[in-house]
Amino acid sequence: MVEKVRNFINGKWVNAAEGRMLKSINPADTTDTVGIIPRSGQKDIDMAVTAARNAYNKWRLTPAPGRGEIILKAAELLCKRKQELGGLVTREMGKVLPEGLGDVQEAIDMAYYMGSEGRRLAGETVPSELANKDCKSVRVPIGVFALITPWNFPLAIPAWKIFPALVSGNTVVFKPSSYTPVCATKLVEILVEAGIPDGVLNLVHGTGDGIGEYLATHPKIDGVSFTGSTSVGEKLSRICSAFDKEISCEMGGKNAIIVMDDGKLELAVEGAIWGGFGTTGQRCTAASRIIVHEAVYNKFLSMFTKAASKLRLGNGLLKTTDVGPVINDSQMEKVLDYIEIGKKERARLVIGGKAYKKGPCAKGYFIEPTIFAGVTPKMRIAQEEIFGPVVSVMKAKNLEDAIRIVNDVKYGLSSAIYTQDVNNSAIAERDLDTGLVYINASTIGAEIQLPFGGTKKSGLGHREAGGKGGAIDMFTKWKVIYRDYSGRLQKAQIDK
Ligand code: UN1
Repeated sequence: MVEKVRNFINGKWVNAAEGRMLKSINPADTTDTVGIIPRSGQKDIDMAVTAARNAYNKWRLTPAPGRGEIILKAAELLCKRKQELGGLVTREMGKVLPEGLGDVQEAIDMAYYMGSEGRRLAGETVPSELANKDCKSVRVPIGVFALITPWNFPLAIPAWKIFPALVSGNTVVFKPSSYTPVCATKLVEILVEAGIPDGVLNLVHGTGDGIGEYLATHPKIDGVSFTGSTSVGEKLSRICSAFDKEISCEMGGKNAIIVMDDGKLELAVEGAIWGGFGTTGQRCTAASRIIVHEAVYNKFLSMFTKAASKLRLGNGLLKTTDVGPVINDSQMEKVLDYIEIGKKERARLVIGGKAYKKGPCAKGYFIEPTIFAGVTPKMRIAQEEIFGPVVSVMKAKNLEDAIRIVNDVKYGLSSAIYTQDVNNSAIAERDLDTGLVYINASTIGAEIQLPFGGTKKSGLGHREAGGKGGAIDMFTKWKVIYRDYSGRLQKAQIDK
């Protein structure tokens, strides 16, 4: 079935002003068109931003528990439709069905968490130094937000942004990736069914090149939250800062797993397979480097290679599939280019390395799970984000050496260590310079109740998700209120 999706502006489903269209294609089978979407232009963005602006004041004044209840209702609707939506994520994005369902689950978890924030959003009340005077701080919304999301978590990442933005009292213009527009549209449909008032949430489809920058820099947009590549994030943040807009970006990663000589190798292999090839390596948290203590390097490499050789490529809807396709032809080209770069850099290609075109896979964007061994820290395949099923295995002399290698990249999103030694784990926890650190678990699978984000070029501005320092900080600012009910002039600092 081909879904014909539209923009959603000021409470109405509408076509783009200029009527141009784009197609969303199943990456596992390019003969399967998932959706036809409007290729919006500047006029559509203008209308959406105006609608969000006009709806802002009323939404800001809607009690936060009421805003939260709409999101909690959306959580229930997502639960009811989990199977259908999980299948759609797989069909439109390519990840295997259990992961497609996981994507929906992450959105559900975020909806329950952020919906409940409507009854928290706490500030602080502190004593005044003067009599008959109140001092408190409250969280207030920022205004109209542009939310720009990628294709690798077609429901979860939009949920990470839309729910906290709305519960905090902001209104939204949402521009999802043009590779997963149908999933994004379903999420908006659900929020509409849950009762979002007209104009509070607006959806505009189109390409990043076409409208992304125009939206982010629009004079009536107050804040921007972006997830995607470091190059786009840095560019947006430069422009937005010049326009005095709030901006937070979740960007690339070059995440690493350290395998120590005292680590459980079977567990480390499972973690490397899951982190390296889960979601076909297309997570910003993917483990693209495995740094192995020299004493267990050969053993680990042969176990890892054996496990990778068993992975079955195919359509993610089939139970027999372990690894799905990459998202599109340009991503396929980029990943294959990196494989060539790795070969030229004289890394040893141990397994994989080619496009995979057997049987029905000929119709999709499949790349064999690929392992390079003998990778050294300065090689480009050890430094740059590939975002595909390519893992570099590297050797380290000891823990200190391994940590140095992990930290010696421009990114700092996620890292992991496999060790049974409590001291090694404590040192790693302290010295790994990444936003997320995993001990005896892979680099992927962050939970929504804690902040998500990275150091260095992995993140700019506020972190995402829940917990202290999470997305509520991104979508609110602090206001401090002093109320004097003494009925006379009191002078702070002077009269106390
Ligand atoms: C991403 O790849 O952009 O921690 C997000 C994880 C997921 C989120 C990944 N919960 O792997």
